[in-house]
Amino acid sequence: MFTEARFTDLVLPMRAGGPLIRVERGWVAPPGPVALLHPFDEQAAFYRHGWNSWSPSGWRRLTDAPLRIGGDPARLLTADDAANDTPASHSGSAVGALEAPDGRVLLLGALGLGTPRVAADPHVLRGTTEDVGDGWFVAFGDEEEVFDAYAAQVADRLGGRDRRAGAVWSSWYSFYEDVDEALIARTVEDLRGHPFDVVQLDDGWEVAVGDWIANERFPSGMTATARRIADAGFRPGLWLAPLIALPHSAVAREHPDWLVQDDDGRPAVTGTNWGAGYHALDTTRAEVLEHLDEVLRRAVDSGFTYLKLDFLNAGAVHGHRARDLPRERVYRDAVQHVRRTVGDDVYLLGCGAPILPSVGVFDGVRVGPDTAAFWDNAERPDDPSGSGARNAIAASIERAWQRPWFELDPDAVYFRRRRSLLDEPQRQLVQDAATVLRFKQTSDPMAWLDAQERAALDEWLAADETVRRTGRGTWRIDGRDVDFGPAL
Ligand code: 9PG
Repeated sequence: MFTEARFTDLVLPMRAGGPLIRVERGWVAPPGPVALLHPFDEQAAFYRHGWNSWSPSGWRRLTDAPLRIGGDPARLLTADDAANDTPASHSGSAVGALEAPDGRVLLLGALGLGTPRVAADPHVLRGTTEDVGDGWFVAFGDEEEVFDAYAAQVADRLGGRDRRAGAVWSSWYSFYEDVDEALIARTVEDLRGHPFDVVQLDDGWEVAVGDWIANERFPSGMTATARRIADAGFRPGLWLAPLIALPHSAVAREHPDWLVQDDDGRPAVTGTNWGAGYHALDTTRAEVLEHLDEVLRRAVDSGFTYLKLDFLNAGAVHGHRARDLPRERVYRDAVQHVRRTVGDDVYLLGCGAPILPSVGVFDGVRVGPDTAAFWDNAERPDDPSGSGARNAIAASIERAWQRPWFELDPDAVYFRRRRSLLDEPQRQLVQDAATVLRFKQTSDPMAWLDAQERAALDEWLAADETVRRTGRGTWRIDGRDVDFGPAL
């Protein structure tokens, strides 16, 4: 039907699935495609939101090239919703917004699943869904207020969680896959007495991606490593990518029927990493859910109560499954199943996770691509999901408004000057992003820090700063103005 979205001094002709309902600070439209005729021109900036943790989010003028992952299609498949990529137009996942000439913002945001997309051109702001959606929220006004109002509408429907992880040490951004039992034991000993809450072992402990049992570098088993972490006074954390499997893993070789299929009926390549294409488990199959139970129970029974579940986008990837259900529904059912399996007390950090369908299930979600001890990924200039401090800050800061949904993990901070190419202003900006998002994490082993760096790290972990947003990309931390502009 044709209707109007009425705001104090703006009336927008609108097409919607039915009449609009007035809610706090905006309107709700029922499920179905929506289109708003807007009066702003092509100079207007569009807020594009990325589908999963690693996908780019941010503001671009409609006259600029769309914010997306260009270049390598394998990168697009891994780090965004490749099935809905629009190289020639501005579009994103779940929510989009346009900036009026006076700085106010018109926001259109989906209120649930259905793989919703929001696209903009110089005349129309449009919302569509791949499957039946859950309706839309429309608001016009102060940027912070409309984003907050949208976040509140979604949290009302999907739930928000309010567990805090506290300060996290993770093995990834120092040792990468080069971890073993003795190295972790030494590193944990060195962390004793420093104000960390969680020590999380990342990728490198497993036999294969898909086979979640300790490899030969952890001969005493994962229970022993969890105990070492706990004995040193920290909560044991573990990385797993339970929804994917590399082709050489036992699970992929023994159960090819458990994998999401491509159009030719072969196991689909649903992303690329570790130098290979990986497959996605079909969680519409009861056997796969049983397998997931076993994997997660084993992790929890070993003593890990903080789980970083990675490459979760595979759970909602486009492809053929035993049951033909909407893919974001499939994903949400799977992660809700995981939540029931591990119980309420385990902290679940989602990574590579489709953002909207994760609300109400995860305690924390990574909200940007991987950071690195360098600023830019100069070798892939058209890939805003490429690893590097700049891309990680940009995507994360542009999602700061999602705090009512879960804790926002902007990725690790570096205190080390050794083995880092970040200059001091860059290093400080990484730290400030983590302060603003209130998720403090590092991978620096104490052995890599000098006395001054250790003291600075301890002080930061213990601090409880007063943080206030002062504008787009600008914040005040304990009275100090911080401008994330250089990263955006
Ligand atoms: C372990 C790592 C770390 C890291 C995760 C994830 O888009 N990509 O191709 C892509 C690949 C790997 C990746 C992120 C994105 O890293 O984010 O923190 O846990 O896995 O292998």
